[in-house]
Amino acid sequence: MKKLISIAAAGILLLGLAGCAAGGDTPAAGGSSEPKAVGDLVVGFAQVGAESGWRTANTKDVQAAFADAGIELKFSDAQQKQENQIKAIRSYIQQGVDYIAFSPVVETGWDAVLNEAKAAGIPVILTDRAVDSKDTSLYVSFLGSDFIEEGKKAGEWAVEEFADADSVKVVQLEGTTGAAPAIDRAEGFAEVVGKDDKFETVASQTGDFTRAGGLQVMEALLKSNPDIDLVYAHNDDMGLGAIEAIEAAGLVPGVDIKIVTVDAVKDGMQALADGKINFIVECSPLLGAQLVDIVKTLNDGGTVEPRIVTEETTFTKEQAIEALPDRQY
Ligand code: GYE
Repeated sequence: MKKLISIAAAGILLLGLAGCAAGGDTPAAGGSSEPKAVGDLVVGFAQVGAESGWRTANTKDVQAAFADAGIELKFSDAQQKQENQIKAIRSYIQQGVDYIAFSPVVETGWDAVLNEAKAAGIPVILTDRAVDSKDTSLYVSFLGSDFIEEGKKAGEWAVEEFADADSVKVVQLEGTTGAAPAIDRAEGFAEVVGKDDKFETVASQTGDFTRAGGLQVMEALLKSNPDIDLVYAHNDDMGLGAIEAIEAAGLVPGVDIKIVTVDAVKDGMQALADGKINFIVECSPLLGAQLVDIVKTLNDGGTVEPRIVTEETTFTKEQAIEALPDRQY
């Protein structure tokens, strides 16, 4: 009983908060009409692509959550191209889906298509990545991680790890240029290590969140920078690519060159357990259940918080060894 009451109280609090934060700006998110039967709902999901282990896990989780809920999910893979994503969203508008969810490949350039969705009365939910639109009425909610915080956590680990060093030469492998996680992870990290002069970023280049990209960039950087102390990769996959390049250059990843990454997907966690990566900041791809909840709440005429932040942790080698057997992705 007690539990029930506290759940109810939390619910009321949540609705209250949502009301305050959203002000009058959020669109009438399906709340005006009668709720549809859940089985009649259709949601269009415009995914970024399949660039990383994180993305594959995210796709699987979203598809499974909608299948479990008995809600039809139309799915498209934009192959990391904004034009494809815009096309997919336009096609969902044309098909008259009830809701559109998407993970924007880059932050800018969405206002036109989001205005079209708004004009058609289709609420849009941002999952995983943000857009930089000034007009927050163009989407109902942004569900995903705090990427600045993730960058800070990577930076805080680096400061501690290199506490006794006099100088630290850093190479940064950036995510997709213009993507929210690439921009914010760079910002958070720089904010922390930037306070200490001994950290010098000798190179910072995009590997587009892929393993092949990480490998290629790292190969080139190793040639022009012989004394790299630390690689900060914006995701595990690029870190895994960098490991291959470091080994090919006859160096020992995790020892000769330390590596810190973001995501904590299985392959990354295995490399951490093996001592090839030194620290991972978690970014959870398991957004499916929360996305389904948002859709159901809106369908019932409720309101949702405009920003829902995913809870995440960090992993050392020991923690990775412990977590690996039960890791879902
Ligand atoms: O970290 C990376 C993926 O947007 C949080 O995209 C996501 C990022 C994730 O390609 O692996």
